[in-house]
Amino acid sequence: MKSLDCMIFDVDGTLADTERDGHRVAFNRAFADAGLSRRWDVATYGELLAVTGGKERIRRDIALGNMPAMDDDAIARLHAAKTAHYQRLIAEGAIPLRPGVMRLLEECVAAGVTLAIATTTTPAALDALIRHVMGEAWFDRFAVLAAGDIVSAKKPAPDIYTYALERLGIAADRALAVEDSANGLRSARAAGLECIVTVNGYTERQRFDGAALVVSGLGEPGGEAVRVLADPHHLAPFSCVDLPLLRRLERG
Ligand code: XBP
Ligand code: MG
Repeated sequence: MKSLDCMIFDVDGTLADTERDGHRVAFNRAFADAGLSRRWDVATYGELLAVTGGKERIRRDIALGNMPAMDDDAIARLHAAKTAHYQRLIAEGAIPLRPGVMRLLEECVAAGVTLAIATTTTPAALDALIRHVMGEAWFDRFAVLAAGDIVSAKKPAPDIYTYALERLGIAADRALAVEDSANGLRSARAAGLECIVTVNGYTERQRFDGAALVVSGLGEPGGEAVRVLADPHHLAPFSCVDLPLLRRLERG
C-alpha cells in the first residue's frame, strides 16, 4: 500500500456480529412465515456462510435437498421477507457494533481518511445498520456504499471492491480493506487491496494467507487485549488497531 487515503469496510462480521443473531434469525423467521419447516441452527448456518449472499445461500440449501425447490422469484420473495425481519431486529437494537469499530471510523473522519463500504449484504440491510446502530450522520460520512446485487459476482470475486474503487476514483494501493472472513479477504486481495482481518466466532479457524494483519478484534485503548493471529509486517506489540498502527503498512 502506497498510502492510506481510504479505508473500505466489510459489514457483516466486521462492523457488527450480524450473522448468528441477526441474519440467521431473520432467515428462520421468514422460513416460518412461509410455512417452511427448515431452520438454520448456529452450526448449519456456519457451514452455509461459505456461500455469500442471502439468496445464494437459500439456493444452496435447496440444491442440498434441505428445502423444497423454488424458482428465482419465490427465492427473491422469501429473501425480501427475511430482509424485513432483519431490519426489525436491527431497529430493536439486537446487534451492537463490534468493539473499536466506531473509534477507528471516527479516527478516519478526524484524519481525513476517506471511508467506504463494500459488502455482499442487501442495501436495505446495510441502511438499517447505519440508521439504527451507527446513526443517520454516517450516511454522509461514507463516500461510497457498495452493497448487494449491484455486482453480479459476490465475494470472493473482486467485483464489489473493484466497483467501490471505481466509484471512489482511487487506486487500490491507496486503500486498505477491513474484513472478517476468508471469502472477504480473497475478494479484497483479488481487487489489488491490502486487507486486515478481524475474526469472529464463525471465521476464527479460517485461513487468511495474504492478510496484512489478522486480529481477534480492533480493540479499545485500555480494553480487553487484542489477540494477534498473523502479523507478517511485525506490527505487534500494540493494544488496539488504530490509524497510527495502520499507517505503518504504508510503503510496506
Ligand atoms: C455477508 C453475506 C450476506 C449476509 C446476508 O458477507 O454473506 O449474505 O449473510 O445478507 P460479507 P443478505 O460480510 O463477506 O459481505 O441476506 O442481505 O444477502
Ligand atoms: Mg463479512
